[in-house]
Amino acid sequence: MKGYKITTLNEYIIRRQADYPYAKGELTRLLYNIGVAAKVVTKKVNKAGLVDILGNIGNVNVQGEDVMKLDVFANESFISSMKASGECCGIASEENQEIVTFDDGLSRDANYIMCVDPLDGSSNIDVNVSIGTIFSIYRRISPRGSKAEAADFMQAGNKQVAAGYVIYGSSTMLVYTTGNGVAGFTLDPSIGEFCLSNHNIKTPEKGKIYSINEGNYSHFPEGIKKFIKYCQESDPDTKRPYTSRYIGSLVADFHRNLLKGGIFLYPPTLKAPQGKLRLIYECNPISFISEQAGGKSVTGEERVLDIVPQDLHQRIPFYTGSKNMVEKVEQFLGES
Ligand code: P6P
Repeated sequence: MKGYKITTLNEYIIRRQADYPYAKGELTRLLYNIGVAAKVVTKKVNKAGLVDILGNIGNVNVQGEDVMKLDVFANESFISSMKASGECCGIASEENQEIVTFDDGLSRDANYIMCVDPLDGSSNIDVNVSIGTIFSIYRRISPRGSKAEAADFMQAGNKQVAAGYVIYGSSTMLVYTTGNGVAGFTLDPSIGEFCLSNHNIKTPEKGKIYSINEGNYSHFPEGIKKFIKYCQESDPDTKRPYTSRYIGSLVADFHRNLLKGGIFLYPPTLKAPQGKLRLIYECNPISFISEQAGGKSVTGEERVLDIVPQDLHQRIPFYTGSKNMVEKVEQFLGES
């Protein structure tokens, strides 16, 4: 009887390691530990409503344990799994104002750093909407054997070695790229393994879904207002009007558009004049994946992956997804 043939995340990473003759298993171990942390977070996310970890820090739960907010838990999980890998010398996290450096000998000699949003969209947890972890991996530029330095985290997105996200939804999926295409893995809880479910994700060039918080319409740049109207006009040739879909959770909105085609837009708004989304641990990893899947990612002025960060938590306007839709946004912004 034929066995259930699966390709686990670990088998896939090792098999693809052959793509990198210089790879000595370091990135493999790093990606493996990201998978472990994702499983740990999945367990907590799936029980969030039950073990009162939705509360704020400082409460004590029925077991007398300090209540830890889910995003703090996720942050601790990814930081400790990266430290345990021995392949990461430091982390920039959405949850930490400054970089976190690992001072033990093994980590100081490590070759990689990670930028991570450990639980993006965490305000959606209480209403059971999908949330996600977003991560970027870079080779350090500071000398091995020393502590990670701020400059290690100020590299342009085009220097990423790997990037990915975990979406905690109806199932938990891990989607990542190392620059040779995009692969998706679905967690099979019955065996505790991420199993290959999307071998080579390509996003449709002609998308028909637009994702934007139209509540900010009155403050959008003119070009964005024109694009929204363009999406809503009837035109059978270009299959318009397009469909509006907005979950309010970046990973969930991006993942749907990646698979079905579409564009995610977060323009400058009154509350966020530079845009809301953060460059180094949201826009760069998502852009690496988007481009690897045949999509495009821009700020309206430039390609996201070419930006040299000025600040750890820098925000940018963000337009990413199907190439034809992103180029239409650029056209309208250029005209305005
Ligand atoms: P708004 C979640 O808070 C988040 O950072 C992203 O996941 C999401 O795309 C965006 O903010 C939603 O922002 O202003 O539309 O609620």
